[in-house]
Amino acid sequence: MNLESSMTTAVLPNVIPNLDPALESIAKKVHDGQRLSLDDGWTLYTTKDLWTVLELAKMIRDRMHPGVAYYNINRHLNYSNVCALACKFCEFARKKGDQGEYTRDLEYIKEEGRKAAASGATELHIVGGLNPYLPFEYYTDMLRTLTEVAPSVHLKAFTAVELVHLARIAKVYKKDDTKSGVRWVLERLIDAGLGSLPGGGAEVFDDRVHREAFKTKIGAHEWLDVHLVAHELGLNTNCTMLYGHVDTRQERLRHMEILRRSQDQALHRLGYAGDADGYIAEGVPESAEITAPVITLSGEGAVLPSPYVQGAPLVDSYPPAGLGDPKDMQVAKPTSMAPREDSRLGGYYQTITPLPFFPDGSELEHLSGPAGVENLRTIAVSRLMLDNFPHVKAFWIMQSVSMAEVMLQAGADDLDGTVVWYDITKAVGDGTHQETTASDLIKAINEAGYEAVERDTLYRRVVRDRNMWGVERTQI
Ligand code: V47
Repeated sequence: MNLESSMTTAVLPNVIPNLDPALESIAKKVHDGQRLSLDDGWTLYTTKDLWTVLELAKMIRDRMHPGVAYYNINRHLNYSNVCALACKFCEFARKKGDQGEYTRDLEYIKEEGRKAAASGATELHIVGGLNPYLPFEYYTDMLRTLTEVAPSVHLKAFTAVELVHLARIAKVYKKDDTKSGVRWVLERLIDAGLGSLPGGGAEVFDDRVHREAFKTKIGAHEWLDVHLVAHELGLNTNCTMLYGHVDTRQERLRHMEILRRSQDQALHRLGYAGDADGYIAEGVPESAEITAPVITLSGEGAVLPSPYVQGAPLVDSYPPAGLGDPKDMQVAKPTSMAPREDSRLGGYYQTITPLPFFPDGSELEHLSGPAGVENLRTIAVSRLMLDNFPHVKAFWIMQSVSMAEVMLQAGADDLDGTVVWYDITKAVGDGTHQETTASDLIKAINEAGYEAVERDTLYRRVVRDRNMWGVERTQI
């Protein structure tokens, strides 16, 4: 008997008892590229039929990025761990005078820039604590210095809460008008070399969670205001969701809902048309003033927003001046970027990165934090709910490379990155050297069944002039 042909849908429910009929209407919506409701999200989060949830997320991910998964070559730079806040989930922050407290000077930063350029990195991801002792000029000097020593490296820097802090130290912050101060700050940072914003510090947009876990940090509406201003200025930004501490799944779903409404607004500004019919966003703070129609990108044939191309290509000379002869270097020159045909200006969220909470060393150490299945499901639910986000990132530092690889089969399309040095969370003890190689990322992507595409921060394809990693592509 041909087993395969006998496996009709009529047989499957008997053979696989966990197939959940409640997912049928959701599957239809997903197939048709329609927006899912918060109730749908709840069903996805609670059904025993995990594999169908993963399969639906994979369907969308494959529709948006057929055959490929992305990785990037980057380095992280944490300029200071001195922080005025005391968020309960954070094991990174120190007070001045505490053991292990640091603030990097410009010489250190210059050296990090040189190392990033020499290693062939296309991105520096720069974040730090809210250091009350640094003047505003420290930040512009930092960006200018890096632009000088590493002109080929994109500077993705400063989370929303850092930018509000910068507005405060520059004395341009107004309590009843976050946007104007942040605009002032961003204009100056862009002038000094800022290329985009990372997505950190969003945590979970909910008043209760905010009160219980990070009450001195900015809340949802200020975080959203900062990203809105960045989008208006043509910057692309990312966003995150730090989950698995005092939050509930309902609160995570509302967080996703708020982000996707904020993205509706960004895409609408970029000229996307949408559907406003009777859709009421649940849980979106009124102060966010989100009035855009619903815009989905998960349907068949939807056009994803394109990375912007501002004048010069990302890498116009390699290596940057003063770094010696390229033949002595370990890396190959990125020879071309291939911007997609449509070069709209930037100004939208590129990616959501769900971040599982790491309890060790934090004030919430008594909590266990989420593990594999919850993390896998959260990636899939994020892909399905955030129908207007081009990318879902699996950050291996917090997921492990092996789990991140599995996540490529469950909604994620992007592995970030080579990282090298990371101080916010540590997988083991207090080790800040946390590095993976491009060849490990490529191997993980190939093993998951995808072609590995090196991207820059704006998701443009990076092409190098030889196979710098010496990796043979594995055919699956
Ligand atoms: O903002 C803090 C979170 C974030 C813990 O935008 C914690 O491309 C887990 O934002 N356990 C930093 N998470 C990381 C981040 C990020 C990472 C990769 C890519 C991008 C991007 C952004 O980590 C913080 C905070 O939300 N965090 N403490 C903890 N104990």
